[in-house]
Amino acid sequence: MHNLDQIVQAASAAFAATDDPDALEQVKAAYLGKSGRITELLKGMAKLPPEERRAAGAAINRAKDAVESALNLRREAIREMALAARLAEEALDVTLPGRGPSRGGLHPVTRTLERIEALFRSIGFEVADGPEIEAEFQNFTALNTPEDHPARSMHDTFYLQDESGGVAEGVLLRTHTSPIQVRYMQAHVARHSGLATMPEIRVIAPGRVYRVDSDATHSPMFHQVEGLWIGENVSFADLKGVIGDFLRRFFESGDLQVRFRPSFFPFTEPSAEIDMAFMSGALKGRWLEIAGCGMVHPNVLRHVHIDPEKYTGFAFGMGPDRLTMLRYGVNDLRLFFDGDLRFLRQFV
Ligand code: 2NM
Repeated sequence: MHNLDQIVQAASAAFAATDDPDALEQVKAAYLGKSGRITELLKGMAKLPPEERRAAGAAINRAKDAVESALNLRREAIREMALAARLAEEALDVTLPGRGPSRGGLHPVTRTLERIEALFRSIGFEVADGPEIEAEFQNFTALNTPEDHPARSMHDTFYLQDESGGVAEGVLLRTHTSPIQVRYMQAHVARHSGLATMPEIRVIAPGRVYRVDSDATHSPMFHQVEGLWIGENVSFADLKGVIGDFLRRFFESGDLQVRFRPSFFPFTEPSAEIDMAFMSGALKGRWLEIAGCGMVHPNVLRHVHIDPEKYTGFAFGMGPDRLTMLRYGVNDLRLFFDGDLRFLRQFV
């Protein structure tokens, strides 16, 4: 009996000392296998005198049951340990927020352009588009720019290369969005060629433009919005009304003064610079150059086959980059085009 208790104790201790299933099966074999200690005891019963066999068999079977139940307990414990280890290893923090789709936003200059477009649409203007690679005729000649005008020089204008690396004849990056309006006028005239009276043209032309120029206040690529209104009695007074109303609506301020200073552009006569000043706020009383404008030059109308004796019109051009700087209080133009998200995110 004493011997059986020791065997059960030893088996339990050996089970407890293992922590993986294979080792546990090895230990099991040492007690319950073909030549395990319990198995050997059962085999040994044959040699016992018949009167001792019954009691010995019962005792050995109790010991065998005890070893088996110790084995099963240890098996279960090892399975639970393995499960716990695996759960710890594969743990997911289901409370972490998901990555989700990141949210994009419009560039501040795009927001300004959309705002300008919406304001002009509301007073009956169309929004026109055109190529950034332009022909010299639409960009300069039709706009009454003399052949020897410095704006046409390679110092000021980006010309395209031909296949052999030379300057492509008459092809350039547009230096303003006026060529959009030249193309618009050409198409408008063609569409209404049979009519005694041509319908009015009211159009704005927003877009990127390019000039050889780069410093804190000039980027080689910048934006322009030009406007054009042509009809039978369109006057400088109409120009002043449209521009004044636009600026007050754009800056959401009735507290704003506008003045026109004489100037010169080849494509308008007379021409003027438009200045603006806030009557209150941080910029109070400071005059800011905001746009150029004028009555469309008769030569421009002739180039697109509009009769300057019958029709007149005004045009203007402004810089939405500068308007964006003013509206949001930004002091360096280059910030808009560096693509630094720490800056751009502030406008979303
Ligand atoms: C400006 C200033 C003055 C202008 C002229 C034209 C066109 F195509 F009708 F001739 N479009 N825009 C114009 C006039 C642009 O920008 C400072």
